[in-house]
Amino acid sequence: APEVITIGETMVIFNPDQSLPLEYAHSFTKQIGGAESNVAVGLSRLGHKAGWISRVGSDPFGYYIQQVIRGEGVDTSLVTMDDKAPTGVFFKERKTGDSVNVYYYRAHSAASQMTEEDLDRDYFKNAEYVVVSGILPALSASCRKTTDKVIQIAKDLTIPIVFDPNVRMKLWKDKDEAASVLNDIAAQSDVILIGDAEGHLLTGTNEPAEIADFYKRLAPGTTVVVKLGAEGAYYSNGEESAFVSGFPVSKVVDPIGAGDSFAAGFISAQLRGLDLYSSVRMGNAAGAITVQVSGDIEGFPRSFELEKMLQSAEKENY
Ligand code: KDG
Repeated sequence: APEVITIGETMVIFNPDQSLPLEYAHSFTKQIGGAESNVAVGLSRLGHKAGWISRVGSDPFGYYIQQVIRGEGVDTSLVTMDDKAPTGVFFKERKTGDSVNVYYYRAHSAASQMTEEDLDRDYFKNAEYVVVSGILPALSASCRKTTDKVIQIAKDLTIPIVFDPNVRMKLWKDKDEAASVLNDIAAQSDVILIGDAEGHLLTGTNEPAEIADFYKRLAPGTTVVVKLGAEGAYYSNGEESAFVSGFPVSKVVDPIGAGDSFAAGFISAQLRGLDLYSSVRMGNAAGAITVQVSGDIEGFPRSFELEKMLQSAEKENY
């Protein structure tokens, strides 16, 4: 049985081989991406048993996604194939080199048809963490209910919930709808991993400490980690708070997936019993390694790579 369980939609990515407006891009690398399966893959690479719950279409992309995720060692026994709805896909667009746009083709996808029936309470019995992301409740009304059910199962079984709001404004009606649904989930979570820009969007405040205070008022006892990109991260749990600086990276190739890799590094450290500071540092290290490789999951570190990063940082004193 998995130590960590995630649930969400994974899509096939078409990543253009050229930095051009998408209408002129003519060849693509096929990859997979989905915030929740990304976290599961990250954890699996770090030696943990992770499970991912989802629906894919009964089509070649559905087979492809399962092959990749299973190949990474993630348990997919609760992934089903829907023969009425397709697997979602999305295209990346890189016009200038570093900024990435995404175009989704995911409305009415197989994953968006998920219901509470896709869950099996017994599957959660031995889990140490349940990872909930804010993408799932944005997909459809039934996915929103499914998110609530996952939270309820975790609460019943006293499994801590790690929540990443993963704000994707293309999936929400407006900012208010996103904030109301996502802050409600945050209020029920034990650990909140949030980017500074989305923290600003959801709380109306700017400073990492203010974002953390907003969530601690909403859910006392919660650990809040505000991710600050290359700068590192800030954390606060009511008892202690600190800024943990990021690791220098020579070249950022693809920032997408870094937040998921951070989550995997952080959760892995927590599973190993490390303290909060070291866990955030592990998240930073995983994120820094990931951004140097193209693709969501391709650059996720294995344990020895993380160790190497941490050791060389110690030698150079940061
Ligand atoms: O975190 C990376 C994901 O955002 C990306 O792979 C696509 O899951 C995705 C989404 O719904 O945007």
